[in-house]
Amino acid sequence: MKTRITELLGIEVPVVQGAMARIADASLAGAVSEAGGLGVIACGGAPLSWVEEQVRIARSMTDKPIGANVMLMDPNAAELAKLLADLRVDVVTTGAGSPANYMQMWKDAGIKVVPVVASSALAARMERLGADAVVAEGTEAGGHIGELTTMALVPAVCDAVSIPVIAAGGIADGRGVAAAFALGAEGVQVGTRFLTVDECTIADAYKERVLAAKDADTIVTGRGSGHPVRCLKNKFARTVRKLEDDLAQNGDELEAMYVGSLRRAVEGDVDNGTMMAGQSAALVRERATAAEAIAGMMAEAEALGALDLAATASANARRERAGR
Ligand code: TUI
Repeated sequence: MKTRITELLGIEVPVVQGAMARIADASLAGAVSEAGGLGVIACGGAPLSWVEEQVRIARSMTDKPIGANVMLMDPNAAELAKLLADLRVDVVTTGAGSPANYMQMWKDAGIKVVPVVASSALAARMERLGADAVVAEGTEAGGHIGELTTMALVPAVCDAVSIPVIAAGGIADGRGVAAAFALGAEGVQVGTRFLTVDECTIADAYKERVLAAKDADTIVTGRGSGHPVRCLKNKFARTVRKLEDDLAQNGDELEAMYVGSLRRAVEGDVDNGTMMAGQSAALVRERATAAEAIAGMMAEAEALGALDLAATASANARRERAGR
């Protein structure tokens, strides 16, 4: 399936792997890229030496493009931005803020820049700053989230910008891919679906919880602190949510509880850790390789007419550009 996203990023299928902090390392990103999508190394919270090593490992796994993600709330963001420019990764995606300060440096290094946005206003601002594409991420997604649903956000972002749009949030199978194209997107970003693939290195206990999750099994913590995070319901998330009801009293205690909670989950403590995952966990029912997951999603999407929808999205975008 060819779209402006496959052309822009030099990939074979319009599937970008969501950056998942502490989870998406070279093992996952290299496998996704080798399978024809865009693998993305999540640099959030990681030391620079780790990032450099993961980029090197991913490049040894595949000759195809590799991306890296900068979580902009990361205290290391400025140093990391510079490192990625020096390493000349093929694509940088960003999350949880505006990458305005780094855009020109990345563009000068020949890197394709794809900010994740949660509103059409930020999407338009990113286009003006020179972004090559945007990921419109709905609140169904796992991890740090915005307010708008994928259904409302994606068409709004498509109307607000001329650069290609990648839809994210709630997409884990071919139905979601086809729906994203119907909304005007020319690619999808998928995170949760990749949590359970063989190449994802999280603890098996975390994978089992994703596989068992039903539609109502995620919860959002941290709304009061301004950093809402969607994760699977467990003992930890319920405890945190109880304390959050009285943030004024429990603010410091809560901050201390969050520290290290994602690492605990990744290492297998499914009761006391934060298992970040999106609402699409309910759609993830089997283990597979990354290549099987991608091929399965695309085959299902094509059976639903996604090829025609993608062609329509591209044609509409061309027509709109010509009219401007
Ligand atoms: O960034 C994400 N998802 C993430 S980051 C992360 S790491 C983390 N760990 C612990 C606590 C908090 C985070 C886990 N998941 N997704 C992309 C995303 N960006 N979603 C929403 C946004 C966003 C929100 C507001 C982007 C920009 C924005 O406003 C920026 C501005 O300047 O207006």
